Amino acid sequence: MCGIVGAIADRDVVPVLIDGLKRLEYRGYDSAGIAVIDGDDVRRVRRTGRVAEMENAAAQENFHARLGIGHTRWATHGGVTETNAHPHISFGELAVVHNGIIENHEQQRDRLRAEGYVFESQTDTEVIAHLIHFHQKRGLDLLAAMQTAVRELEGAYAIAVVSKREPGHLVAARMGCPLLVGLGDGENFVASDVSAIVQATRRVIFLDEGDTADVTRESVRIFDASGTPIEREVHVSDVSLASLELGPYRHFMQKEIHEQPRAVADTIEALMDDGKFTAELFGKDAGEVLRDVEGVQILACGTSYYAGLTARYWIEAISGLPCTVEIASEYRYRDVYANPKNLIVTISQSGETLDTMEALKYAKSRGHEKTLSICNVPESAIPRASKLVYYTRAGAEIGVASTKAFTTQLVALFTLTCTLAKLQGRLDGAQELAYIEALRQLPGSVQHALNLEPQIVAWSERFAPKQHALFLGRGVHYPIALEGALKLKEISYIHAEAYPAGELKHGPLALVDEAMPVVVIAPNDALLEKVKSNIQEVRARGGEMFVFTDADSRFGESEQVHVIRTPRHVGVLSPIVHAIPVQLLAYHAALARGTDVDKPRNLAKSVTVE
Ligand code: HGA
Repeated sequence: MCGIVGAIADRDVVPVLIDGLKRLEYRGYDSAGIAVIDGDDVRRVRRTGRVAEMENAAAQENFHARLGIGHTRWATHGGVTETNAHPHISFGELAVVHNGIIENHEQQRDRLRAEGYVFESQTDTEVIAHLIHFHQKRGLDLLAAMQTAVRELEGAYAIAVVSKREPGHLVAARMGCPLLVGLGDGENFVASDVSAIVQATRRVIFLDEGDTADVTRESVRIFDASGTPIEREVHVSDVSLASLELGPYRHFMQKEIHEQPRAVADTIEALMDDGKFTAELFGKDAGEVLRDVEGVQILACGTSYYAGLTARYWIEAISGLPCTVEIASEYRYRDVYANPKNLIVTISQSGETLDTMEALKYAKSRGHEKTLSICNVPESAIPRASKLVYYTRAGAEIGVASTKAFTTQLVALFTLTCTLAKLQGRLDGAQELAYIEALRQLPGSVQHALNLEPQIVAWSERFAPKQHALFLGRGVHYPIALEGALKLKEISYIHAEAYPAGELKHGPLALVDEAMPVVVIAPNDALLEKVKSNIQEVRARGGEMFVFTDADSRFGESEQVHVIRTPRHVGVLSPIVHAIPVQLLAYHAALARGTDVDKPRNLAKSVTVE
């Protein structure tokens, strides 16, 4: 979603801002802008559309400065127009960029109107600019004006502010949306995501909830929510530049699909070093937390939710613990049943997903202390708010449609399952060794699935002209059907629905005709014969089927039934292997339709608003 970058330096910061915004493009946005303090002027350039268009305009208008802020906007309040794009300026004096939503913007707007402020945009953000200006006008310096203003705001924000009255300062505040300060040499930065400034520095301070920061060229001062100066730890980011670049690939999604053997291997590295499932994989005190768990409650959104649904089959079967999985935005507004002995597991690629974060806070408020997060971004908000964490090591995921984050989340969830099973006394030594060996083989099996790509390309051409598609799976592969349908919707805009295959005759069969392709995930597991019967039901109604199965499943092909086989059935980890072909199908169908694969319309990468 929206991205922020700001810089104060003894060199032209405009290229830093533009480069930073380009690195934030992957998050999804609809407009972009920068504002700089240039002598006695606040200069601003904004454009709807791509950062490159805004960059051209900035070049034409000869933008150069030593202090500035930039923003990529994903509209929540007010349409996608240049006037609504950030930065927002108050009285030609100060400029603000903002991620998040100000919930009391209407009250503040009325109050500021009464003070003579005129609003140009429909955004909630403009309120922040005027409010800070209002306090500045009353004699406060920029930092104090911002600190006073944010105390009057309700909602979520990360903001960065510059003012021509104080050209030596860049101030920032964070509540509910991520923000960090980057430490350079005689220059400093702020950003919503480390990737925005990694060209300039890797030394970063993550702001905490309620923090404010006063950043000059030579110093960084941080204040906690009560306004007390505070030292925050300096981290050295290990985000690799290669992971932020496309290399030989056409799209980040394609690159990330192909990175999965490596991502899976990296995610299990610590486990492989140990050769056994230990609670310590989840944190120092994990043994204490996990020992007497009575059940598991998984909270997540989107693809992470489907990872959770898959894990439920494993957790109940292998560890014997009851497991429920709920969409975070539903859980957070429900009067929930809370057993404090249950383990709350949140799953989020970015660690910033607002609904998941709020669901976690809500669970804690209901007495849950056993909290575990599965996350791909170190030091992000959700793991920091959780007692235990398992970091997937997928590397930066740039494509909006999640791929390698999903498969590595599954690996993490399987590791959790086995660890819980062991603590429950339900995993004997032989079985533990067998599961470890299955995980060791997994990167190779994922690579075999990737080798199916040429066959999937051939299918995708038949798929591309379709308007609708049905995905079917059973048991632990049903969530893979859900994920396949989601991937196809997200990037090809083909409407797709997923059903448990046994549910077909209870409704969706009515949709089946020659125009409706039916994708079936049918590995050679205990439910294969049941799935075959379901396929007959489709066949009898003239439907065209695209079946993903394994080499040894004895599936008959025909005019109507197309089959692609993975080299062998990999047992309990089969859903991870079968996730690959459905990702490839969505990718190639989207390619054939000519959609913007990495930046699908209306979607954003880290969903940091409600
Ligand atoms: N509410 C602001 C910022 C939106 C945002 O953070 N999106 O991710 C606006 O609509 O401009």
